[in-house]
Amino acid sequence: MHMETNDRGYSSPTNVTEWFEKRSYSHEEFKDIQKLVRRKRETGLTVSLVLPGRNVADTIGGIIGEVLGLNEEAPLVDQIMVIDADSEDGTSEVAAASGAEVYSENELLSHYGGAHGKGDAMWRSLSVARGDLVMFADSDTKDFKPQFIYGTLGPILTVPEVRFVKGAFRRPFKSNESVELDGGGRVTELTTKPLFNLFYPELTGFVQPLAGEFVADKELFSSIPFLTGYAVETGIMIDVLKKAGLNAMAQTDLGTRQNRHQPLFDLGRMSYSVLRAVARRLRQDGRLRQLRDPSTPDSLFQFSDYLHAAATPDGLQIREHVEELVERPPMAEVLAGSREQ
Ligand SMILES: Nc1nc2c(ncn2[C@@H]2O[C@H](COP(=O)(O)OP(=O)(O)O)[C@@H](O)[C@H]2O)c(=O)[nH]1
Ligand SMILES: [Mg+2]
Repeated sequence: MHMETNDRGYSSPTNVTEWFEKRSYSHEEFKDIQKLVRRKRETGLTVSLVLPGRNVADTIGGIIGEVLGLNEEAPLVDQIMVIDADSEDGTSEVAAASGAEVYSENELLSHYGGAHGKGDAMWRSLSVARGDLVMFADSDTKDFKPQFIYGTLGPILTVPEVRFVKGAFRRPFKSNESVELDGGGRVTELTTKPLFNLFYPELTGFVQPLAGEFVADKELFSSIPFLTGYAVETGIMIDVLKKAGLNAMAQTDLGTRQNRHQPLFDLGRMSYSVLRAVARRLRQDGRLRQLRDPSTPDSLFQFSDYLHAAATPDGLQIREHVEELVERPPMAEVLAGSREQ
């Protein structure tokens, strides 16, 4: 597979699989947290952790506890912030009692009016984040582990070219008694990955492009726009790619992550947010008329495979699947033609 340098003004890799090999890490590579803290001290960088939360009273305390526990061993996080959606379940009280700085998303930059969902909460957090690096993490995770923190911070602290790190993980799907090990992450699999394959193939090496666990330097986050709601991660992936280039992006296998499952209807709305984010960027880039159709000779990109990155028991893997889309002519024309012969 070869990817041409495109004319959209940002660097693209000659090969996604090459990037995948070079920029995919595992949390285990960073488990020597003392070494990581020494590295952090050498660089002089400070870290803010931002936890956006809506009705997460049942999980937020445990997450903050894990981070503080990690900090006792190895002070990796300098500021722990919860950006609360004025939750009614006591999220802010639990978060404050657990030792985090708590902000109401509606009170930060309140002249912008009430906050618009997750993306807006994340954007507003940048106005109070003090760290040189800003890490986001979802706060509805039941099995939050310290490796989520040091695994995500690992590459940005140790690899000079890396400015952005995305978490990767397996997403089990639990329903009643049964567990499907990779059945979770349905919006990612059904909307984001197909869209990226079609429009942003540079991003197809990411196992969990919508993961809420990711870090970048604050300068980078402050230099890009944020889309609100659930469009935020999609927009950040595209905009960081444009701003910093794929070579500055990395991912870390964080293990397995159990996320709260959403009803199908809500997943549909999330998918729509992702689609709208992609459509808006395509329109802004003047590319809506430039759809990549791999089966035509004049297509923008020459490869025609579906690239699929996944977390497996043997680590992160990327595979190509040949996707042929053949177009048959209307049957009336075919039958008329055969009658003419
Ligand atoms: N502050 C804030 N946090 C939110 C909002 N919506 C979602 N979150 C949090 O963002 C994280 C991810 O959201 P979630 O609904 O679980 O999305 P999913 O994990 O992608 O299905 C969770 O920790 C949510 O509590 C919001 O409107 N405001
Ligand atoms: Mg969730």
